[in-house]
Amino acid sequence: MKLLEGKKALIFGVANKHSIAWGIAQMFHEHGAEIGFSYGIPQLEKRVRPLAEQIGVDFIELCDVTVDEEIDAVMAKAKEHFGTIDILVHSIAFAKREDIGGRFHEASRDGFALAMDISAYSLIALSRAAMPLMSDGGSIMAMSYYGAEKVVPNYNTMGVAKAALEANVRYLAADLGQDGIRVNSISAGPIKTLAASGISGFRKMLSKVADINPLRRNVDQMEVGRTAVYLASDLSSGVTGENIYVDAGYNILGMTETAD
Ligand code: NAD
Ligand code: 0WE
Repeated sequence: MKLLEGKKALIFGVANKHSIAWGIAQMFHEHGAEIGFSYGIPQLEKRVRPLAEQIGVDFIELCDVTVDEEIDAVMAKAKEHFGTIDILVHSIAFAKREDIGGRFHEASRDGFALAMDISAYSLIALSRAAMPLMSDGGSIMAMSYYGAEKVVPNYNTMGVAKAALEANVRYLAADLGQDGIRVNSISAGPIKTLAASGISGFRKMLSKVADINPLRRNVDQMEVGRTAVYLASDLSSGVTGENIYVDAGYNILGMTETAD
């Protein structure tokens, strides 16, 4: 059954075919949604455009989420193109290289502020700008990671930014509920994407996690996409302010060593 027929979705954060946002876009398309893309830097256009074409997306706009005017501009164009929207996907994160790894206490003021601005504040800014387009209510979702809740070695400043992102989800959910807008997050297990490719030891982390988690494997972008379909659809009409794990069960473990 097609769960998103007649729904319009704006997706932020497709960088290439490995992006979690691309997995979400493909699943939204499979479920009949009409989709628009916004990408973060001009150099990504040559990657994003061919992907958009594959699923009939003809709304593709540049928007650096640190710039209020660019957020206003993309929403103005979305209003022109779609009239209203039903779904907003935030799949964006950034911290400076030196703030992912090394000693946590060495985090700089400007590096911390940048990670918070791009990875957490932007959810508030995008939600506020999208509200006038969500006149029939809507579903907003953001991508998180377990490092928001527990210390994951080297995740460092990004972990603090994800903690803020998850708190943003709760405060936005409480505030926007009266406007018929639900806000949730998906906490994904590690997935090999552009954002992960720069992380040293990421492959080792993927295999260690797959050795010990309940399903004994890694998760992929399509699995995140299918949970995103649930959050975007009326199946989850009573769900807001939640964080849903798509992590093969890793988060339930109390001891991350195998017994034998
Ligand atoms: P990705 O590199 O494909 O996506 C990250 C996106 O953020 C890119 O499209 C990038 O252009 C965008 N971005 C960065 N700065 C921006 C800015 N100033 N304005 C607009 N866009 C900007 O990597 P991904 O792994 O698909 O990451 C998507 C989301 O999923 C992120 O929030 C990430 O933290 C989260 N996540 C990733 C994993 C993983 O292991 N890959 C696990 C859990 C959660
Ligand atoms: O959220 C993320 C990573 C996001 C990210 C990645 C980079 C790499 C390149 C943000 N900013 C940057 N900046 C860069 O310059 N993940 C959930 C993936 C990830 O990253 C880790 C992880 C996991 C999982 C870093 C350390 C430990 C685990």
